[in-house]
Amino acid sequence: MRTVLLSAVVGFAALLVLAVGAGAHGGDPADEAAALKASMKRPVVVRTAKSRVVLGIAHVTKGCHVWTFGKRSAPGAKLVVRRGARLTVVNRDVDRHRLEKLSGPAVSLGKAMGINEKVTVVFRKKGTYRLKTVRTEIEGIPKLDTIGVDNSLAMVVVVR
Ligand SMILES: [Cu+2]
Repeated sequence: MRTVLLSAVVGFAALLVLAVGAGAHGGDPADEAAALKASMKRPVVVRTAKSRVVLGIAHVTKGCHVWTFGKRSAPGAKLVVRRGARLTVVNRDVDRHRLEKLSGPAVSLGKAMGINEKVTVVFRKKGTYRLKTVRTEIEGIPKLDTIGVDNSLAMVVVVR
């Protein structure tokens, strides 16, 4: 009887571990370069002569996170702005995100953003900047269920 109970407890614990594991993040894509390219297929496009642009990172069930601009959202963002434009990114995801440059002129991208933190980037040079975010999980934040592989957030900024 005791053995049966013990094995039932162990079995339940194993199930729990499996359930938690399955319910966590979808995980990063195997081929990040391909994922970043896919993210830019249907990006949120922001074309503006304004000197300030605010983009958000939101948590979503499918793919974990997306860029947001007003009511529009996608894993890719394309900005066409004037030289000297300031981009503020507000992180409303449950992960930490840090902007990283893949190519383009020199630019200061700021530090990693925790939840509800933001960075402001000034694009001082003309050219095309290709950026992504590097995501890290924040300890102590309960895992939210997501569907599919996590999106790779990509951004192209064209400065004229
Ligand atoms: Cu996320």
